[in-house]
This record gives sequence, structure tokens and C-alpha cells, in this order.
Amino acid sequence: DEDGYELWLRYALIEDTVLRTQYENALQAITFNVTSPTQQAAMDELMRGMTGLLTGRPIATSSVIHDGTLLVGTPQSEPAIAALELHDALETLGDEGYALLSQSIAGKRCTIITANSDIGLLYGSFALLRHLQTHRSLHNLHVLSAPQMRLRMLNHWDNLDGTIERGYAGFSLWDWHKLPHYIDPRYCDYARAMASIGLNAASLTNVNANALVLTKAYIAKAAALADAFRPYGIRIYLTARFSAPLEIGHLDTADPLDPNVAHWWQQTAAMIYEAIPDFGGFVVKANSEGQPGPHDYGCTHADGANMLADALAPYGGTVIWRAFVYDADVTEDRHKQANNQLVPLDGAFRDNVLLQVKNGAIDFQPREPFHPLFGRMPQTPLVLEVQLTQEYLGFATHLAYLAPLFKETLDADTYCQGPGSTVAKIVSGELDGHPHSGIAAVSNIGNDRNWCGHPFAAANWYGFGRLAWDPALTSDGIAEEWIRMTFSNELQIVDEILAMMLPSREAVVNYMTPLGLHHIMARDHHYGPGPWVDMGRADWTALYYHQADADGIGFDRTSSGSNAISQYFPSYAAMVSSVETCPETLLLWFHHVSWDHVMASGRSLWEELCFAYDEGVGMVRQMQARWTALEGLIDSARYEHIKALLRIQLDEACWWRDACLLYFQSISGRPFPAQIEQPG
Ligand code: GCW
Repeated sequence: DEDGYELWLRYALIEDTVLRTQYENALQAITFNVTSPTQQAAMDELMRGMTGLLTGRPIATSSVIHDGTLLVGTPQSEPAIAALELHDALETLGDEGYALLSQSIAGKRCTIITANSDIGLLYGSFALLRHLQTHRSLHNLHVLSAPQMRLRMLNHWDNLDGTIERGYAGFSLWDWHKLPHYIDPRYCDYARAMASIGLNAASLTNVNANALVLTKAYIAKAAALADAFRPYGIRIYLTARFSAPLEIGHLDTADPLDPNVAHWWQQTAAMIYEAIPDFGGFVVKANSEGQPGPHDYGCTHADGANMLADALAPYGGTVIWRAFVYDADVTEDRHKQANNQLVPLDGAFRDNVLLQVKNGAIDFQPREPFHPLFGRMPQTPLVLEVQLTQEYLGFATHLAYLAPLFKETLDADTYCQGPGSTVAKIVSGELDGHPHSGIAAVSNIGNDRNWCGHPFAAANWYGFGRLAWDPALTSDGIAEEWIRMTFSNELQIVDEILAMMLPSREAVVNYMTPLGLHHIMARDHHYGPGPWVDMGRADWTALYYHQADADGIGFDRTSSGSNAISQYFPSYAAMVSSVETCPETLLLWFHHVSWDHVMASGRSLWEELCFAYDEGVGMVRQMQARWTALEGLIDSARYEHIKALLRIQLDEACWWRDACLLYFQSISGRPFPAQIEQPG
């Protein structure tokens, strides 16, 4: 597999014979009394993985426990595990966690994968394989792991015609034309990849939704996908177009308070649950960017969400209502609109409504401060939404490892209940005691042979899953795992690639939008620079976001400007509202600052901007140098592919730097510092 199809689930023979012999001794045979499709999936994966990594020959199965048995089961499925009375361990695992244990059973040395549920066994099987793939010791194994978030979801923005909104890795995996009868084997590989990182939900369709997916013929197709994913613990969701009653229901209104409309949604829910008994629910984008919604009928977001929630409630389904709402007519900073519309509705939503909030208030920029809704709606379970597909970070062409971006949001302190009130604690439900909790990511997956377009973009899918399971994991640790599983356990390779990945997102920030600049990408497609873009409509116009003029640059969100800062809790607001204490990484996000303002480095803001853009280019050069140092150590297919992509990235980093600096210089009128490569 040199084309990346296997992702991080590469099970090539471990070449280190000492280590392999240790593993082979510890794992000589499997005892696994398979009783369900999910257990079968776990068994198949263990067989596939251990066969590949270890002997190269199929691993023996046995119902008798020997020295070197791998014993897999729940206390219900496996009497030998029930006999161990592992109550204390099992109690910490909930219904999705797993334990990996070294244990002696009647004097025999065993390794155990156990859980309270079948899906826990599958997650545990992948965890054991990860252990082997990353060359960790099996000695005295005592791993207890349970997910911090209940809902760990991908949002596919896939259209029914096979295109993907903001998709840069080919076309949709879902072959609606051949479904429900043709089940592409790739669906199973997708599900394996999802389960291997603990993701348990997938919304199949674009949030700019086509109501057709809610017709009977399409529900049958979705049901076939649900059947394929079910053994892997993945529940499917669909996007619900708010105006569907008009488009496919033959009604003349979609008014959420109209009983005929409510009835139509109830019937639709009944039809869906008949086909998909464990259907997760609806993801809804309403009254945002021209999408229909309850405002069209003088109703609130809560009226709309609750009507759908009532239709799903009898079956245990949920509505995931997106908080990405803003109006075309901007008399108000777009940064403030979601809070303005939604905070007053806290407490008005049904129990089975979750509100899904993007990491920042504008739109998946290379860097944004956390969204001010976090902490402001304690009565409503909030789901964090991040974007894997790199709409504003160079598509699938630029290498940008995004775990540091996700961590930045998860670790952000909202101060809503005093210090330590992080976004992670809000979306995990911990802070407000919500039974629902979750995190979602806009998928970067398409039908490209390597799934995500850029071989390194798979690290973002991987990293998202790992953080959804445990937000306390580190970006470094996750990257290291991924490198070892994807490329090699050789230290030189691990170190070089780690040194490429970790600063890569910051490199993009530097060459695109340093110091808090945002939304200065080219119009519509958002690829490449466009600080000069004027779209007539302020909220889509770069000039509006950077506000550069002869005196300075930046968006004033303090009380002398839009006052968006007032939506944050006082400790955070106080910090960012003063130019002195605002982190320089967010300076121009919150302030309009003089070109001559003196920065911490002693340089003027203008000079600092020039240095940042130039440093971004320098960082890509370093990534390139590290990669070329690996020539001969990485298989040539992936080596050449990535080398070519890095070359494009370097050209485009220069393009960004030159375009932005020349443009901003036409406004600032100041010379370029002599120390940087002169744009032009
Ligand atoms: O990021 C923006 C994109 C739109 C997208 C929208 C959203 C699905 O430019 O393409 O629409 O956000 O999140 O709804």
C-alpha cells in the first residue's frame, strides 16, 4: 500500500525481530467467543492486524486458555472474563470504553481485551493493534479508556449528485445511484477507519440540504449505509432541509407551528425509523446563508428545532441545530449574530436538541478566538464543530496538521464558571451536567484513493477522532502515533515528520492571516489571497474584515467598535480588550491598530506583519527541507507525491506573502524591512 488507501491501518510485518518475537510470545492465539456482528468485526480486525504485523500467518484461535492467549470478550460473552470479577475496572468504562490488561489466568499469562459492550471490544481491539503498530510494550498492560464525549461525529457535506461542498478529495463516497443494492466494499473500510479512532456518528449529507434525501427511495439507500456501518458502532444522521414539506411533502407551508407541517415531519420520522431503527437524527442549517428556516414564518430557532425534535423524540432521535446563523443584511458584526439570536433562547429547546457551534464566530479561519456562545447557554447542550476539510487553509494541497487548532479551542478558557471553564468541559457536558455532549467535524473525505487528498490530511481525520475520544491527548502524541502507524517507527523518520507537522498550522497562519487577520481569502472558493476582495456584501468582503486604512489595520471589536468582545465573560473580555494584554496572535481580530504600534519584539506592527508573512514562507521551506532529507527512507510513491505538494505549497506561500504585503503596502505606504525576502 503505497497510495495511502490503508490510512493508519497499515499492518505490515514488524521488522524488528526482537520486538516481534516478544509480541508473538505474548499473543500466540486468540480466544474469542464471537456472538454478534460487532464482535465479528473485532475478530476480523484482530486477525487481519496480527497476521500482518506478526507472523504473516493466520493467528490460531482456541477455546482453551494457554500461555500467550489473547482473551477477548465482555463478562456476558466470555465466562473466563466473568470469572475474573473485573467490576472496578469495568465500572469506569461506561458503555463504549475498553480495558487492555495483562492478567494471569490459572497460572497462564494472558492479554485481555474487555468492555461492557461489543463496541467497547471493537474499540479495544483497535487500541491493541495501535499498541503494536506504534511498538509499545505489552508488558504489564493496564489501559482503561472511555470516551469523554458521547457524540463523536463527522459531518459530510456530500450532495446527492456526488459532488461535495468544500470537498477537495474527489467525489462523495456514497454511491446513491447504486445504493441500496450495491454495497461498495469501501463503505466497510470507511467504517473501520472511523471505529479505529472511536468516531460513532456520521451525518451523510450536506447541510445546504436537498430535501430529496428524505424521500422513501433515498431513505432505503441511507438504510443500506446504516446497515453497513452498524457493526462498527456508527449511527447515521441526515440533514433536514427546513422547507422539505413544501418541496417533497406537497404542503404549501413549512411553518413549524402549523399542525400539518408537524404531522408531515412525524410521518417522515416514522418512515425513517422503520428503515433505520437506530437513526441518529437530523442536522439542520436554518436561516443561514439563504437556507430556509423558522424565521421565514416569524418563528424562532427554538420553534423550528423543537418541532423537529418532537417528531424524533418517540424514537430517541436528536436534532443537531447549527448555530452558524447570520443575516445577509449586516448592520451587526457577523461575530455577534449567533449570540444575539441564540442566547435568549437558552432553556427554550427540547431535551433532544443539541446546538452545534463552530470553533469560532466567523468561519473556520486559520486562527480564530473561541466562539462566544461557549459558556453562554448553560441550559443547552453544545456540540463543538470544527472543519477537517481545509476550506480556508489551502484545501487538500497544503500540509496543515490541525490537532493544534482543535486543541486551542478545546483548551480555551471561557471563564463562564470561573477559571478552568474550558470549551472541552462545556461540550463534554461536564460543566453543566448534560447527558448529551459532543463534537463534530466537517469531513475531508472523498473517493480519492488516499481518502483525504493530501496524504497528511488523513492526520486531521485521525487527530480529530483521537481528540473526540479524549481531549486531553496532546497534538504531539497524536501526531507521533499517526506517523508511526502511517509511515514508520524509525526514530529519524518519526522526528523529522513530527517537526514538519507540529508547526505546519502556524506556518499557514503566518503566510495567510498572521496576527489575527481573517477572511482575506479569494472570493467564493477561498483559495489563495484576496485582501482586496469587495463583494458588495460587507460580511463577505475582505476589506470589511481587515479594515486597513492609512492609519492602521484590524477589526475594532472593543467598545469603541462592534463591541463583540462584550459577549465573552469578563476575565477573557478584559484580557483581549486591551491592546497591551491581547495576545498578539489575535491582535487584529479584536483591534484596529496603528501601523506604527510597537510590538513585543520591538518592531512596528507593519514590520511585524512583514516578518510574519516571511516567516510563514520560511517555515514551508523548512518543511520541504525536512521532507527531502527523508528521500530513500519513505516509499517512493508517497515520497514523490508529498514532495510535489510541498512544492506547490511553497509557491503558494510566496504568492500569499507577496500578494498580501504588496496590497497592504499600497495602504500603509511603509517600506519593507530589509531583512525579509522582498515581495514582488
Ligand atoms: O464555511 C462556510 C462555507 C459554506 C458552508 C457554510 C456552513 C455548507 O463557505 O460552504 O456551507 O460555511 O458551514 O454552513
